[in-house]
Amino acid sequence: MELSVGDRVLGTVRPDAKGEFALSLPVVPETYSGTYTVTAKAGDRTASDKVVVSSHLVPLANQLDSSTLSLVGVDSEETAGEQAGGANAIDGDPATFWHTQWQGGSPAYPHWITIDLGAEYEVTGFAYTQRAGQANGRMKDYEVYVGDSPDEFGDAVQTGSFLDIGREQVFEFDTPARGRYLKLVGTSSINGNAFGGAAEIAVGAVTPTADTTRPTVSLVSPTAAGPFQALQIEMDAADAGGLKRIVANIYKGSTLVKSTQTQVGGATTGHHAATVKLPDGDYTIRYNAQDLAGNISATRTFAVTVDATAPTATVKDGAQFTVGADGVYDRVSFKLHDAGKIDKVTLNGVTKDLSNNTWSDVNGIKPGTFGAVKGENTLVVFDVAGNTSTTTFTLS
Ligand SMILES: [Ca+2]
Ligand SMILES: [Ca+2]
Ligand SMILES: [Ca+2]
Repeated sequence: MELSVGDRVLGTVRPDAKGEFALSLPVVPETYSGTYTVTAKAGDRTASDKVVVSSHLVPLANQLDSSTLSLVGVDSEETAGEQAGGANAIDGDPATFWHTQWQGGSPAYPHWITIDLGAEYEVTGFAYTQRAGQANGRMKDYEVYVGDSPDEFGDAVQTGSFLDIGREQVFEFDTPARGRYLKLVGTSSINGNAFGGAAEIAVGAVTPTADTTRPTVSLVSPTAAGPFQALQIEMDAADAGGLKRIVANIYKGSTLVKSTQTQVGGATTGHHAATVKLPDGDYTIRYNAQDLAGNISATRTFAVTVDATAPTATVKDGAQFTVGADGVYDRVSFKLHDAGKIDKVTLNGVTKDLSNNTWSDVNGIKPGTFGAVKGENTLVVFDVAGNTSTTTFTLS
């Protein structure tokens, strides 16, 4: 049975009595990344399967020309004993190298180099080449950072280890990292000494694509027109390119009476919450979200009514309604009023629901009618917004 990987024939093997054969395929360091087809062929019958090889032996994608890179700084460099300054790591010449100080001192790890890419990019990866011909200065474990400031970086974009080989070692990022500055930190050396450096560092990066997509925004609260004692505004927004702010403005007619907003600061999702107290009346909430690129979502509106005024309860005159006076009655009736409509009353905690009208009546209260008792009684009137007024009276 003939075995091959891709077009390359490995040789012929003889399966055991059951027709089986086990094989480990060594992957030599020079193997390129890719998916390879392993084929077993016996006569005119073939079987194949795929193996994936992941190595650093691929060209760096989106490589920036070294002339666009400039050195921000290194933690240490040797410029007296030899010309091994940090700039040698980004001069495009693998024959020149950056080496940390060795004459008159040898600072310990970690060693770092920060590179200015010249503009903000989506950094897709980097490549590192060990100095040639000499083990000193070859870094092993690394951390790489990308950010908008040369002095402050967030979490490492990637960590890993360099091999002790002469060729360029390429590392692509799982997710591109946005920023103008790249910092490579070596945390250990190949041969265990204090020296770090690089013959060459290359950066793969693409110009960020312009964000022309508007954010999305939704009004989570309110979900009904009210009336409300106060407006509880809540909004969710999202933008893949990052949100700047979420805004809810409140208008009475065409007049802006209140503006609320949350600065999101670049997150891809955001939430805005505000509690707004306003005089009674009808209002319109106009709301939207803006992204970092200046795109603004469609502005939507939502009409609401504010009612912060308590209802009134007035004793009705006339013997058919009320017998008694000044808070002491045999029988009492109330006329209820609220511009935002009466919802219900409770009498000593017993609820009587009323159809939601501006005017309403509760007639003929005497001991025994929905919660009324002999002695002191408490009537609470609720409007639809939830405002209340309380009246106490005595039934004899
Ligand atoms: Ca160089
Ligand atoms: Ca956008
Ligand atoms: Ca009211």
